[in-house]
Amino acid sequence: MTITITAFERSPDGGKGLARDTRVRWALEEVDQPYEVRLVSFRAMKEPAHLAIHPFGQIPTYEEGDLALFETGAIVLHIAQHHAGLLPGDSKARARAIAWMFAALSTIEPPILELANAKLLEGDRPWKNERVPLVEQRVRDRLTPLSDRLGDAEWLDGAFNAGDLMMVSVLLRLKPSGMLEAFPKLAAYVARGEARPAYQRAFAAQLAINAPT
Ligand code: GTB
Repeated sequence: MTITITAFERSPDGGKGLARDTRVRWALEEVDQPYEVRLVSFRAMKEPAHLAIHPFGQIPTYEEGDLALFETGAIVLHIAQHHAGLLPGDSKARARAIAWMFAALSTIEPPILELANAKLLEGDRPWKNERVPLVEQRVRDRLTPLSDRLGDAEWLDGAFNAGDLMMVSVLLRLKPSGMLEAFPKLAAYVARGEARPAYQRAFAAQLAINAPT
């Protein structure tokens, strides 16, 4: 059955991997599943046809036969549960991998998003100079225990799995801030994720859409 995802017709980052379709593309590449991409404009995202699939009018979405999904956590989990390669066979290791996916999305990603909002969306507000250092500290408060837990291991819990895919995807959003540089173990972890051939293919596919013609 054909898998179709949606992505920005024109990504604000010029296709440098920061939009969330990257993590879905990466998961599909890891499990060797071909997929098609339907590009949507910011206007089309808010129109009924897209809202029927994504109630919040965002990308990415995932369609496969009569299944339509939104939310990258649900999409990556669905891919990992239906194709070998992203979740361990052992049931306890599998549960831990899923716990790391949730940790990435609900513990690590929120302060990282707050930081992006404080710098970009609220960058012209009078409180910016007070707020940004506060949010930066909240990000550090999450990165410190994460780095401690990773230690010198290659991945968070044994072999690379969907938990690492989601965690690396979330940490990548910090790259423009330079904050990862203070966490060399995490910076190396992210670099290992980016070096994976499946990530490289996902990145190249996203960049190709946004490349100037
Ligand atoms: N929780 C949802 C998920 O994980 O699927 C969040 C989805 C989401 O935020 N989608 C964004 C979107 O559609 C695109 S990824 N935004 C349009 C809207 O809400 O109207 C967020 C994003 C976009 C661009 C960059 N960038 O260019 O740097 C980075 C991240």
